[in-house]
Amino acid sequence: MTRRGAFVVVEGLDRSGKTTQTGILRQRIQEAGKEVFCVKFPVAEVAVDRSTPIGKMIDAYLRSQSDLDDHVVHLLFSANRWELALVLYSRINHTSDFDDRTISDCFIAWFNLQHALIHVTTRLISSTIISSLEQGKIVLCDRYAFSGIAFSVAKSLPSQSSPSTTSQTPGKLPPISLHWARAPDAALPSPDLTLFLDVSPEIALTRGGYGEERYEKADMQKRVRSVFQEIGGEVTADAGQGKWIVVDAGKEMSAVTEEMWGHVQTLLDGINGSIGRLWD
Ligand code: FDM
Repeated sequence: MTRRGAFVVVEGLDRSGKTTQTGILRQRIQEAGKEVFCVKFPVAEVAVDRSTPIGKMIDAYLRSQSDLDDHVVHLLFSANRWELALVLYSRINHTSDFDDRTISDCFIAWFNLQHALIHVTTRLISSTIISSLEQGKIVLCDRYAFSGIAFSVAKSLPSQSSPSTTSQTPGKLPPISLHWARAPDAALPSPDLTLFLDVSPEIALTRGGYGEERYEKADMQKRVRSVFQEIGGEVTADAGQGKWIVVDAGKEMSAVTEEMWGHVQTLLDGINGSIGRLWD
């Protein structure tokens, strides 16, 4: 059996240097003569000529231009991952059975009817991530389902500055549990390696641009960090979910790069086993 490419995810708190480090890794992988396919979630644009309907909704929410229930936001982020799988699948295969209209209709149906998910799941089997891995490419992903869980669950945790309150939208909906948050991403390809860039909210606060978006508040980031730690523990305990490595992103940028590169280098020659699935 030919070796497949490795699926590497970079996760982290806001301002942990994730996007910069992912860019450097991409360059290093290419310099090492390997093909790399990069993805960033949330995806506002899947291709230069088109922005996705769901990507736009997320963008408006993050910029506080709209308010949505926390559960809805969580599902939008997950839909954004499914959206990429489906749109790129149809492009790569030049299938004519999807156009912009049917793609949006498909996701509206998914929100309304649970069983629509099954169709999307079937499509995913030939998704971009999987086909890239099968072609031996390294897939490098800036945020993935772990961010989805960490940020959504963190919103339901009590605030550390005023423990009796959460940032949950007022109303009767239950808080978002880890169990609930995992469900929409079940069966997506699972990474072989997740590099979690850990930085204290205090250090993040000193970094440029911090505070511009909705979640960039020290209290929220502390809660996100604690959920990420819990997820890391779960991933580590489950052999089928790949490796979870905590990288101290508070140190010198080049030292962070070298540590990350050390882990990625071990995967450049590919992997023998089949591609795992999240939460299987
Ligand atoms: N985010 C990101 C979520 O809340 N859920 C998700 O599923 C994903 C992928 O979006 F605050 C949040 C995390 C972050 C915000 O991400 C924008 P970037 O990486 O800073 O663009």
